[in-house]
Amino acid sequence: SQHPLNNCWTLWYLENDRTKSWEEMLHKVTSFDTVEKFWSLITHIKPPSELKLGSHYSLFKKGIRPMWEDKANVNGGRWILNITKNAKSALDSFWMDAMLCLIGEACEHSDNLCGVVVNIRGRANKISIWIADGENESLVLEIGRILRKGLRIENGYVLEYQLHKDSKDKLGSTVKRICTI
Ligand code: M7G
Repeated sequence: SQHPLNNCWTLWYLENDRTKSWEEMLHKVTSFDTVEKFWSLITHIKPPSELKLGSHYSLFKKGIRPMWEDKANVNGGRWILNITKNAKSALDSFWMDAMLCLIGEACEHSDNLCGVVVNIRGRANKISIWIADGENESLVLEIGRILRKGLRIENGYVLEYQLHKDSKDKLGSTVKRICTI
């Protein structure tokens, strides 16, 4: 018999393709609701360090689309961890730990965590944890501290917080930074 998770989760994959819109590039890979199905999925897909530039994985609770427009994310925000391009094993291990933290729902406020994204970028790669109640300042800060501890994020790394509505309305390439810890 398998070990059930508290929630069912969906893995999404985005592959960069200039002929398509952002939404068209986004694909559902699969959903799982047990520990065993999670591990079998993980052994079959590439780790983020082997993905192409411009692609990403998202792992979200089933029923929440990994986009600002979903009703679970409209008032939300994200804690972002930037990881330098050369730190490949750090990228893969932070991604694994973030997934385990989410699906294990061992940390406080897991009801408020919608999902996690890993982006492969030209300059720095990044891992973002998406929060539903993104404008609740004290909650957001508490979650930031929980993530820093739970993912054992060393002091050299900055965690930066952004609201999705600011990402959506951004002019040029800079998004308002609400805070960093
Ligand atoms: P990103 O993938 O969040 O990377 O956004 P970034 O943080 O390095 O900018 C890159 C671009 O993808 C955005 O400027 C949008 O054009 C598009 N995009 C990203 N997200 C998360 C969304 C989304 O949730 N909805 C829509 N419609 N577009 C998005």
